[in-house]
Amino acid sequence: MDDIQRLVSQADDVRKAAAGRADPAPARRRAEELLLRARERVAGLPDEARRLELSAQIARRMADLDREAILGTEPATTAPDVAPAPTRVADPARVPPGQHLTAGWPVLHTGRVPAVEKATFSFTVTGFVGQRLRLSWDALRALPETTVVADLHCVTGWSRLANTWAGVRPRELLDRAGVGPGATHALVSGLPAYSANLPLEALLDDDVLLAWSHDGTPLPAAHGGPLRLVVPRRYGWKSVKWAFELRLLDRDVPGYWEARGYHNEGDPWREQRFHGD
Ligand SMILES: Nc1nc2c(c(=O)[nH]1)N[C@H]1C(S)=C(S)[C@@H](COP(=O)(O)O)O[C@H]1N2
Ligand SMILES: [Mo]
Repeated sequence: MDDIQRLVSQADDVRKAAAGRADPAPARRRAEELLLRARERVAGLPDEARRLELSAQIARRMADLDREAILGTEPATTAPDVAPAPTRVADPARVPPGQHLTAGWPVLHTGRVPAVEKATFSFTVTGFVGQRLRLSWDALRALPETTVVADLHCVTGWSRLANTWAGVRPRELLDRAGVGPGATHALVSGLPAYSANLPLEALLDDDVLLAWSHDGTPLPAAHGGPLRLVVPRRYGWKSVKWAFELRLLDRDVPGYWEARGYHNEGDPWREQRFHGD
C-alpha cells in the first residue's frame, strides 16, 4: 500500500471510530486532516487518471464527513434568518436517488464567509465575450429580474425543495457582453477562491440565475449573499456563492471541486457525484 492509500484507510478507521463517540467531532476533524494530507500528495502525482481516481476516493469521504456533521447537528446548522424548508413531505419522484430532505437549510462551503460590500461590489463578464463587462451592484440590479422556484441538491446527500430564487439570468449578461466566437464553456468564480464549470448551453438554461434573493428575503451572507449562482439541474457545488466573475472559455476547464474528484457534470438525477460515477 502506498502512502496515499494508507492515509485514506487511516481516515476510514478514524471515521468509523468517531461514530461510537459521545462527541464525534474531534475524530471527524482528525479524519479530515488525514484526507487533506492525502489530497496534498495526490496533487503532486504526474498521472492524471490516477490523480482523478484518488481525488474521487478522497472527495467521497470528505462528503461523507460533511453529511455526518450536518445530520448530527441539524437543525443547528440552519441559518437563523432563513425560514425552514417548505416541506419535508415530498412527492418521492421529486427527490433524486440517494438524497434526503433537510428540515432547514444547511450552510456548506469551504473557508470562511467573506464580507462582500455592495458599495465596492463588482461582477465581471469576461473571456470569450464580445465586450468585457464590469457591473456595479446597482448596474446588476437594474437588469431584468427573474424568479425561479427550484430544488437544491447537495452532493453530501441533503436536498431542500421549493426554494424561491430571484435574480438575473446569466443570459441577460451575455446578451449585453456578446458571446465571442469559439465560446463553448463557462467558469463562474466566487470568493474566496472557488469556481465551477458548465457547458455554455447549461449556463443559458431558463432556470439558471445569478440570485440576490431567496424565499423573499435578500440572500443571507452565509448562503452566498449578496450574489450567488443557482444551477438547479446540477448538484449544489455548481451553485457558486459570492460570485464575482463569469468567464467564457473555448474549452472545458475544471472548477474547484471538479479538479478535486467531483464529477464534471454533476447531474443529481444520474447520481453523477464523483469522478467515475
Ligand atoms: N464560493 C463557494 N460557493 C459554494 C461552495 C463553496 O465552498 N464556496 N460550496 C458549494 C456547495 S458544495 C453547496 S452544496 C452549496 C451550498 O449552498 P448553501 O450553503 O447555501 O446551502 O454552495 C456551493 N457554493
Ligand atoms: Mo454540496
